[in-house]
Amino acid sequence: MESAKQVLASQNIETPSWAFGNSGTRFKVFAQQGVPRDPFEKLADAAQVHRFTGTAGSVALHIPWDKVEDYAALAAHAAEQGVRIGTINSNTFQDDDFMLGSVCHPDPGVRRKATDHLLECVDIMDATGSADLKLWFADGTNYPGQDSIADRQDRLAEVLSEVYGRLGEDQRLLLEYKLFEPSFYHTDVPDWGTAYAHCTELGPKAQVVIDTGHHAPGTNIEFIVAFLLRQGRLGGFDFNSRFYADDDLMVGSADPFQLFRILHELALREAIGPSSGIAYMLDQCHNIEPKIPAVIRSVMNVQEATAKALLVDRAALEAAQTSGDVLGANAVLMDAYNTDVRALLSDLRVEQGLDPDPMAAYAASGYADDIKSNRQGGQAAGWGA
Ligand SMILES: [Mn+2]
Repeated sequence: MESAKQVLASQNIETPSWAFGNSGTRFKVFAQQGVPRDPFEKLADAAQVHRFTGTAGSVALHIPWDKVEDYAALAAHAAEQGVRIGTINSNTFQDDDFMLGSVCHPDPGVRRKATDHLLECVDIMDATGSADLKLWFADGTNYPGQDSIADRQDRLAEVLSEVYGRLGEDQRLLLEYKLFEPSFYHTDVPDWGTAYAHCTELGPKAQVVIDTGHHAPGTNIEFIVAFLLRQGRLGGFDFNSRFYADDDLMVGSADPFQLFRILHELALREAIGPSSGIAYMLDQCHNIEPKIPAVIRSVMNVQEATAKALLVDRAALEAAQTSGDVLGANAVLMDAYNTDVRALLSDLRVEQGLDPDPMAAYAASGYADDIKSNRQGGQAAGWGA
């Protein structure tokens, strides 16, 4: 078994390009000064997170928001900045044609359009060297009777099968589920069971993605983690926090104990490092807080929860569990959770040649002022950009 520090040193938390652009709620998108105007500038900002944490070496792209003429040039730019392009995230929810759905739409012409977009995303994976296609569908209905729930499942399966067939040898399809929203009556991929069944039907290159914010309140997400790990079907995990719906707040801000419990299940199965094949990503937006430091803070929150999970005394836990010592087993877990791991992580950063305090180091770097003064004119990136 690797030491806690070895696992932490190998951990990769992908950052989403969209976290650096302007974002908001359905009420208002707030503009911040100095936000990127194109995917190249988004990668530059993401590289700052990696520069100060050493843990955010890949960046997720969202198509079409991050469409460029030359994807090889974008990948080369990422490499120059010290990061690489990670998952390619598709978008079948921002076109008027998709009002009644995309891959589940009753009109075969609209389904063709959605499928072609997904195939284009695989072309982009080929050009950028990305291994994972991340699929989240906004498909569903708002009213009972609006469409056939069962037929929509058939349409979904058909599209997924075509996209799966287009994947290269080392490419995967990661299917994300979400309980509700933007559809309110039914969602076509509402839960892990639906995603799991479709992935099983497709084959081994299809894997399920769990997004923290995509569940009903009170859902035991760590159970889903444990189940999918056991089945070898957990392909990705999107970190964020929620209080009410899919709030996309900073991971670990709403419920750090839940984050610890999730990471405990992952640590038990040695599923944290890159060799696990699980694509860990932040899927967040920073609407009212400065974006780059918020992403740095989020990476640190995941690191802290990971460190605590790795400190669980597994032998003591197993002994207590085996002997039916309920209070003892719970105490082993709580001891780890209540450990202050900040000094351990500071030490690790120093060993890696990083500043022990990423937040302070970023603030002192002057980067925030630079982008405010240098990024004048042009169109700030944001939803729909
Ligand atoms: Mn997500």
